[in-house]
Amino acid sequence: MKEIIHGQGHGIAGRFAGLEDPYGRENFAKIILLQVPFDKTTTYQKGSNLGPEALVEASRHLELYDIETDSQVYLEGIFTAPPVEAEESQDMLNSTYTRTKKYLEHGKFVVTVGGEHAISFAPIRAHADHFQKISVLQLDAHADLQPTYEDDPWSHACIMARVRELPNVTNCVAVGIRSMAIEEKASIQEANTFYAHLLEKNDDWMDDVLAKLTDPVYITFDLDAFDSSLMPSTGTPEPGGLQWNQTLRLLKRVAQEKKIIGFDVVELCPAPKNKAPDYLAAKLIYKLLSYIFTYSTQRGLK
Ligand SMILES: [Mn+2]
Repeated sequence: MKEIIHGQGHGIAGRFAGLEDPYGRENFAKIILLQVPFDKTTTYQKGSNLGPEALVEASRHLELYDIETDSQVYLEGIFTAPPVEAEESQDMLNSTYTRTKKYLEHGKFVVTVGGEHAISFAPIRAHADHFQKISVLQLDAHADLQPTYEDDPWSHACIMARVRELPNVTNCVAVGIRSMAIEEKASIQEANTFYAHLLEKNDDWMDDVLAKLTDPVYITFDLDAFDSSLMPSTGTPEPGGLQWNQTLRLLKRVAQEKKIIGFDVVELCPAPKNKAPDYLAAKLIYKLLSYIFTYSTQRGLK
């Protein structure tokens, strides 16, 4: 059998969408893509530390015109920042927090790419400190509400428990949940949890999600929220998850009706021979940026 040869994408290797200057340059760009290739606490498929590089490489195959919004969001500039290098959880969290906070102080819009879900605590804390009183929309197959996991309070299984402890996070809303431990049941906020099996009939539940989110909104997107047929390349793939167009309808409404101040996309665990999930993750980022920059401009939020 012949090996598939993967063609090179456009532009410059190691840059999101391969963006040439000025669009890929730090001082020009309004958007920062911060890579956090950290994978220490995942328990099933390892390899989310390879996620950012695979996602950036896949993004060089994106077509940069978005049909739905009739926009080219790359014109805002997207700078692919050097990855956060850290061996230990605390170093990774401190370094990611400090860098995110600095970018926010310079008026940048920060997209953080993992890495395991544990990394999200740092950008969420930075956004909460910078913007004061934010709500968090979590898309995820798992509740991530373990008080500690394998004696590690900074495990990816505890991320939302830690986020809830942040004083400037007023509200968390979870969508796509379909796997959890009995220990998490006591911590689940039923009214703010949209279980995957209840989302199939129609989109009416999206009204409730919008009603629960207070402005401004930060989105933490664990890729295992997607159905495992769409997103097999993740640490803990789960069947029965979100579909692509359904997810985009939700994200579009959040962008239209709320002020989104930042987001992260985590848990891409790339498979060597299946590039489709890497491309999906890159496209998800580009679509969400297209929505945010189209609708926040139209609504005078920028
Ligand atoms: Mn998660």
